[in-house]
Amino acid sequence: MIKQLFTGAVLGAALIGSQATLAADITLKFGHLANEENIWHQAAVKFKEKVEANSDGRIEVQLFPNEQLGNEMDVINSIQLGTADMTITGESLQNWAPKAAMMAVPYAFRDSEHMRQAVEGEIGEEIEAQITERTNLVPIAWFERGPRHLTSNEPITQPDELDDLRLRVPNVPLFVDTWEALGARPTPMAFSEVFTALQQNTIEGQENPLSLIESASFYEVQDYVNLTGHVRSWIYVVIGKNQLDSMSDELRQVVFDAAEEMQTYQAELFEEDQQRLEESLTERGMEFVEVDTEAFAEKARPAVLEALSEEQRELFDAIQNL
Ligand code: 2Q2
Repeated sequence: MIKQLFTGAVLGAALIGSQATLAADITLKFGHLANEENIWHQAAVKFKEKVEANSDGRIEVQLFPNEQLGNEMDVINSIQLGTADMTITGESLQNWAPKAAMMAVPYAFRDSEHMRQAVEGEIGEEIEAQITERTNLVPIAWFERGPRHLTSNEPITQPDELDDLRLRVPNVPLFVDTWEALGARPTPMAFSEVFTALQQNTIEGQENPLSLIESASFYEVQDYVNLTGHVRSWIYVVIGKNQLDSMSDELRQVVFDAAEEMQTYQAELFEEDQQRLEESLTERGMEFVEVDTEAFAEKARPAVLEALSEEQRELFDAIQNL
């Protein structure tokens, strides 16, 4: 230990003034779409602290909130190319790995516990394996998300009232099919473009969990949160497989351990956050609207089943039977 400190000091002194001063061996660039106050970011900060402390600074984690590294699809591509290393992503992965659609099937999960059983059991394993096989990304933690609700500038309580509403959805084919069947006009769009599109009235609504509605200040351009709760989902923190494979066993373990702590920390924050969000958005001027969720579910269900491929349908049935 003393010898190491001494070597470090000599090396440090020798390198003063040069950029290489005690640089980390590995830098992990971690980009995501939420803002700094969002619990995803707070969890990412925890990961950074743990990794840097437990690797004695050999791994540095650089965080890029607010799509600073690019939108979700761009960051996935960058990780595959090796110019970024980590992100937070979910059902958009169905564009590569069809099983990832199960992470956010409309009306699939009864409650949080039902979802947890799926994620932490064989179903989760199957989804993760296909994600890694098809995208070369490795899920290292999962976060529960709040239910997705529809925001708009008119209250909407019945599918009939959607009346061709121009609605932004993420790059998720299953969401496009579902909202078309419900009677809206869905358009896939990157998250970072949604605020301006709402402001300019290119789109009239969007759907997301309350945390991202707050994170992206949608309350400034949307008046109503229609409590559709149409999707319960989880999301993964992923890292590039090549990046992980290039690490020593010891450093890889540091990453896995920190990911576990991040996951536990996020779960704690999540509970508190869910309590806080409705009040916060109300204070910021949004009105919460009770909707006929049964009517939405009934109209969506045939479209969802129709959209599922055979491989997806098998997993969907397995989820329903949990
Ligand atoms: O609406 C969004 O863009 C976000 O909630 C997420 O990015 C979305 O759930 C998926 O793209 C996640 O893969």
